Amino acid sequence: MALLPSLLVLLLYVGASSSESKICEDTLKTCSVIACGTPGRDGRDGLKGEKGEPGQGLRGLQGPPGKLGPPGNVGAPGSPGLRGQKGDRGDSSAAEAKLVNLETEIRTLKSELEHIKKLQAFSLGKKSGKKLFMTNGEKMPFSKVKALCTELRGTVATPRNAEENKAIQDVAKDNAFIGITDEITEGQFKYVTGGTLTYSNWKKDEPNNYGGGEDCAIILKEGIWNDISCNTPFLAVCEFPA
Ligand SMILES: [Ca+2]
Ligand SMILES: [Ca+2]
Repeated sequence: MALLPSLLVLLLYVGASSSESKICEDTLKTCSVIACGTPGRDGRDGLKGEKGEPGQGLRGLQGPPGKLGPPGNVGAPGSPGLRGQKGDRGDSSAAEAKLVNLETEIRTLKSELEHIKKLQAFSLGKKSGKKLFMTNGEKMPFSKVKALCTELRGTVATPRNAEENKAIQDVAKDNAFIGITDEITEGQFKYVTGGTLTYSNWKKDEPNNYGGGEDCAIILKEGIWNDISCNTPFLAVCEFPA
């Protein structure tokens, strides 16, 4: 049994020698230069090959960030946006609306006031020029008459012509103070609102400054005037622009 492996080795060797002889014969047929038997020397180095693809090895660590670059140029303006919805009404509009309402109310009130003045003048039956004479029917000293008329935004009734004198006479129907005095200079009657008299209707022998203390004046029932004490109470009649 030990001879069998040795025999197999021998057969393999013979087979191999036979194969080498066959190769050599084939080579001779195609290349007459190459000598069979011993191998030739190494040839020269070939041309350098092209650069190969990057390798598949491990990548290095990421480096630190670079310096900040210069700012870029300003871009072109964008297209305008869509128009928004209409906003709520502002405060100024509300104030304007209130102002318009107030103006309307003032016009209405003025109109009503004018109407009332006309009705009052009509009821009094007397209106001379642009004045309206009125009385509350009370008697009081001249100082109080002045204060009352001022409080009512008027002045003491003062006849500046015959027509006004008649109007005051008709309104008063009694002895009433008129707006003239000689308190500043005795004997020189002046309007309490300022200025010397431009019209007078004194009773005969008046003004007489009777008793040395008559610095005010009244219109008598007859329409004529008399100087009298300012402290004696007489009817209060005021005049207003009508
Ligand atoms: Ca006098
Ligand atoms: Ca007198």
